[in-house]
Amino acid sequence: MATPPKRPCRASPRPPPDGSFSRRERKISIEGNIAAGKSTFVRLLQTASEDWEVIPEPIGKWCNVQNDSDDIYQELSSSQKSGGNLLQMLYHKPSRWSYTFQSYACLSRVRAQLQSPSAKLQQAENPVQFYERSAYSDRYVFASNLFECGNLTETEWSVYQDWHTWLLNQFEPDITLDAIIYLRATPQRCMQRLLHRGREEEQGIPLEYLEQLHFKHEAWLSHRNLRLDFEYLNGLPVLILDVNDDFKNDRIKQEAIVDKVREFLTTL
Ligand code: UDP
Ligand code: DCM
Ligand code: MG
Repeated sequence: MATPPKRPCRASPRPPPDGSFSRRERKISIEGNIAAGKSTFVRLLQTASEDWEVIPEPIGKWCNVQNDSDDIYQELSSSQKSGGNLLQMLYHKPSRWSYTFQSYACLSRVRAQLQSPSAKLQQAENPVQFYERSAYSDRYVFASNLFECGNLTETEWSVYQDWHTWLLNQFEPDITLDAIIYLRATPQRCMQRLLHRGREEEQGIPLEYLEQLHFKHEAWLSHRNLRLDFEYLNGLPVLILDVNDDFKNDRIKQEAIVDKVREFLTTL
């Protein structure tokens, strides 16, 4: 009898029915407002230990939506298929594009986070994967805020929440977090960094928008009074790092930050 064709492998194994699955690497999400310093921070972590790996936010995909063989872009117009900039569309006309943007942001993030750990990480003694943001901030910070501002309709918000819950439940425990690191900076500092970074699509963002996102982060990760549909998130350890003062070009501050992360990891 001919050997049946192999089914494509998933990014990492599903738990066996007896629930005995245990993954080796810890997964920690780095959360924070727009331009708080997350990418700068994860670049620092990447160089700090052989045991640490970073999965950056797939922002490049959001700014250049390509028509590739995955067939996930079928609903987009042909101009968008050849390089549509969803981030620009979102900020240009949020009432039209929030739902599309948030769907794609979450999908592309989950897909990126489902990649197997690198060979190097698989050999590591204490492997840690740091995610730049998570599907939880997508929902409880960004999408929720866009709904409250009237940029997602009731129906869009219901549909979003329905598939979001379903999708995340499907991929547990592959992307379940072990902890969160919250980079806290004032909205004013974020605005300063946003302007300094100069990402064209973001230059019209008002301070008020950063304030709204700041309050969402604070409620979720500092006051911890946001209603969450994923029970385990309520008890998740959170390390809050104040990044209002620049750390980018300050070696002493960077070492102090990395020490705090190492210490935090020993508590998990
Ligand atoms: N940045 C800075 N000082 C810092 C951290 C970041 O000047 O201590 C700058 C960084 O070079 C970039 C901008 O702030 O121009 C936003 O940083 P990043 O892209 O890391 O922020 P993210 O949006 O990823 O949180
Ligand atoms: N963004 C968004 N919704 C999400 C995630 C991100 O609108 N669920 C936007 C905010 C920023 C950009 O994408 O404009 C991500 O950049 P940053 O890493 O600077 O926060
Ligand atoms: Mg970033």
